[in-house]
Amino acid sequence: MSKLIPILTSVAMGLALTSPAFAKEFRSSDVHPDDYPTVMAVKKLGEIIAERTGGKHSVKVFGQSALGSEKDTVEQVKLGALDMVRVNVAAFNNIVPETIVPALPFLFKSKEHMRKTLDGPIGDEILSALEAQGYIGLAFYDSGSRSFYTVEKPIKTVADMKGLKLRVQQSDLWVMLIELLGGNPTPLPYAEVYTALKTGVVDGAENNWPSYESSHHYEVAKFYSLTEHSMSPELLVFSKAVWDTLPKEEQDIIRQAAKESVPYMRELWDAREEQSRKAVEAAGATITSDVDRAAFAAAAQPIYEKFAGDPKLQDLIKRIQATE
Ligand code: GTR
Repeated sequence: MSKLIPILTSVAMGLALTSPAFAKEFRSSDVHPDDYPTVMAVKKLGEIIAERTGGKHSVKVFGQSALGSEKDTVEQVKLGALDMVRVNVAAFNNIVPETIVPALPFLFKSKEHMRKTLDGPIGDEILSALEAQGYIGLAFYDSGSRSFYTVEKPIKTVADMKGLKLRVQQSDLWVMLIELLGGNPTPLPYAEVYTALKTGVVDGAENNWPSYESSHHYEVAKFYSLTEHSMSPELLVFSKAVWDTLPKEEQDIIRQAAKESVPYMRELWDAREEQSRKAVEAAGATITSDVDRAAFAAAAQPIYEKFAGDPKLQDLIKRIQATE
């Protein structure tokens, strides 16, 4: 009997997964709170899916790392234990080399350049590269520009980076970037950064305005220096293991809903960047805009060869640089 139960359960699960009538509340993970633009965009996508499947499917977003770090949830999605995840491309840098490209320092010339590139064939190419690793890349979302912030003193020059212990995302690309700039990289999950800053495990971190604000990192690391070194975008990904159990019409609905959630996300994003910047300023953060960005770009340059030397990646980079 005790042996039969797991067998029956897996048979039932198998039937449920392959049955076309199978209705599902897709679970999606995020590290951000409920009112953050990425979370709101995935909720919006869920509404569109519910509407177009006549209420059959929907999406529930679990925010604030409730289901685990980006690294862990990306693994769960591969196994099909989790249906969707919204992460930064950094979480895929070690898995899908193409995702390194949009994270490269000083690559995009502007927000418009980034949006145009990711909305076009180059963006689609990077999203499709995820499939061979067990993921369906649905869309890119904005993540603004990332800048360094520190506990003790502002960063103005590359020399100011020397010996600083800086938290980075769990990606080899990010580790190398900090090394090239002269700092000591400490890869950590996002949910652990606040405590790491507070207890002196790290001297600083880097992120965009909305993350700096919503994570409360500004309370402990008051010096925000506008290095704007990367526009590493966000990714919305679906589990291929789950995807393959869905009929084509439903896959199309999900893909289309994801695309439609992008302009909605961007509208929220633009407003939130403004709002977060004002909020941290009002709370006493010191913002340094007098930063030698050209020197940072020059110091970071070797990463293009060392990390993206592969001809396929070099070709993507060239095409991005040639995009007007
Ligand atoms: C945020 C991004 C998250 C996560 C976080 C981090 O900007 O939205 O997905 O990557 O940065 O630094 O870990």
